[in-house]
Amino acid sequence: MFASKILPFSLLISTALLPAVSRAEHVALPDMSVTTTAGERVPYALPQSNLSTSDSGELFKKLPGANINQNGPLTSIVQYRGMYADRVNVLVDGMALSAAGPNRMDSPLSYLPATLVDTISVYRGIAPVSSGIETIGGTVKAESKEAEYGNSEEVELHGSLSSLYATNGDNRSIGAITSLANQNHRLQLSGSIDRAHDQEFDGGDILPTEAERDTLGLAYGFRQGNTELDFDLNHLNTGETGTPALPMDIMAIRGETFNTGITHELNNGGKITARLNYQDVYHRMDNFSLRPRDMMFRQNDTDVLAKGIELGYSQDGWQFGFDADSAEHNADISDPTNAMFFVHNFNEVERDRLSAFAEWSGAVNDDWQMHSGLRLTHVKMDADEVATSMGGMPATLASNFNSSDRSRDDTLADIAMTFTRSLSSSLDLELGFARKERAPSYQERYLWLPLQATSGLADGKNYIGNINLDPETAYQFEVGLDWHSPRFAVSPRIFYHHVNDYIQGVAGGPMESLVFSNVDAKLYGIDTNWLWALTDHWQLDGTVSYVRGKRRDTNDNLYRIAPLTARTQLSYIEPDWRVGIEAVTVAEQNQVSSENEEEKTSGYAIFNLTGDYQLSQSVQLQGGINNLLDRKYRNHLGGYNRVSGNEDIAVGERLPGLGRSVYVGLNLNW
Ligand SMILES: [Cu+2]
Repeated sequence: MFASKILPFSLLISTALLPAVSRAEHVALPDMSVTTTAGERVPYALPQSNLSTSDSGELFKKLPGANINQNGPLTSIVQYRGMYADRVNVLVDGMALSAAGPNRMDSPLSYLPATLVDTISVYRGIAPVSSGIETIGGTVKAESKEAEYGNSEEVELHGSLSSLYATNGDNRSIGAITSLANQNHRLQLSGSIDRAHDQEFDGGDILPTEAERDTLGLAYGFRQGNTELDFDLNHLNTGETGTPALPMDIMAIRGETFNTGITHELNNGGKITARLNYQDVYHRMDNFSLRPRDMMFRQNDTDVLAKGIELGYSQDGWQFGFDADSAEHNADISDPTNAMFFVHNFNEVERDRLSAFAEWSGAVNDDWQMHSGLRLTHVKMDADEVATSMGGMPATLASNFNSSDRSRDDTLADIAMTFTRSLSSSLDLELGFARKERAPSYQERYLWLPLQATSGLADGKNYIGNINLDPETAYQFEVGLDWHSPRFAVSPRIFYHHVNDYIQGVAGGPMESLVFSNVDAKLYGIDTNWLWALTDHWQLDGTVSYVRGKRRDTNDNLYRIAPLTARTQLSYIEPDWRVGIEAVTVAEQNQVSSENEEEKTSGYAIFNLTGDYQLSQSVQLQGGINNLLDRKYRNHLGGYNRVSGNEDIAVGERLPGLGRSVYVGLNLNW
């Protein structure tokens, strides 16, 4: 994140222009399949950026089309072009993580603290089928810092450290990796600590938003000749952390992720890969430890056990893959003051996927490059019987659920095609078409008692699942331009998604709940990133993201859709230091969902100051002020306050965004 700061200015510019430049180079080369990894498109990577919080979601928001549904300080749920949660395939170090929490308190990005992030990137627009199973809303990749192999047999010690202090919430974060490596081996130890108190806004405190998270990682890699092996083990321990937009707070998220893989390059140019991954995470949340209790004592103990395997072969522009994974979820609600009370919220819920794909990229003729793929997936889901100590309607719902046939099989077919051509030396055109599918989530299918276990919707509604849901099918169209001159670049994309059987809560469930139902929807919009080098030292850059989400079967809008957002930054850049001012301008959101009784939000602008200074090759200082004017605003994706007893924010009021925060960071590498 800071290493590139020592580059001269001209290189800085070209790093920022990476997507346009790299695509342009690919397009210009006649033998594309030889010079790039077959079937691999370069995802649009995050421009370098200061760390101002411990939450990786803050970094993701800087990408075009990207936003975050924020349910708590560490609970960032990725939104890309209006789709979020189960619809977006978020890969952390290549792994599609399952959530232990039925409300995604452990969202994938929460497994990777900002101090350990190397890059966060998104496949702009239509994600290639090779990027994952169920990519209806795209694929986002978050990669942690990783040691590199050395150049000789001599073993070298290297490492890096990122640290951060921010005044708002008294946020203290540190993350470090250290490694021993030579040309054949690399052994790496990593760790991070995040601590924060409650966050503030101009008008009071946002309660509870304290946060506590530790990670520890051990990785080993071995390469010799044409073969490389790697092992990566990570431990996550999130402690008491508030989620004011949800009915409970995090008490613990504790567990391990493990992944290992081998790649082997054959003499014929082919490449074989095999990967295994494993996730075992326990989670506890409650409604009384971090917030005043205004109902019964409730505690929910949940866990997930997930396993996956990936096999791949690539050669001459072709890529073939076979993927299989399975996740098993449990959740048990209890009352620590009443041992008799229980609800089996989810009991041995299984979601297993078997999937295979083929993808090809290359030149169709002298002008057009094509990248296309087909993926077929079988999703098998089942749930065990449930029970509750409650009588009445809950008991009836449990017995109905138990007597129903709960096993379901869905077959999904994904097709993705993108075509690119250069119109001139500085202008490229991209066209994309896709059909993408997603099977229902386990909550959408098996939530048998009206509850708010909704993968983090945070609309305050009780939902009931629907075993008979059909998969969502999206038809996606995209037109994009990449215009890049030595001093100016802009890459707008216009998109339209026609979604059949979109899964949405609809009124009419028992106990006044919403029933997960198949409806019809469409999402369309435009997003772009742009950069303008005004002089050798002054640079303007930014993103603009617009999406509109509507039902097609009724007049309603889709819920929790990001408002029109622009980020604009003016920077002054010297080889070893840089200062900038960023304006984040957000329009009002009037297009809200009446089905979810969603409230409108007004527009606002906040200004952030950033600066960094490279003291030496190995020491960098960062600092800045976020929300310089301490503007009070409400983030449309921030949810509503669910916590009573806070005289600064009423229950049901949309949560305010963060007030002014002054931060400093020290980065080292060795
Ligand atoms: Cu939870």
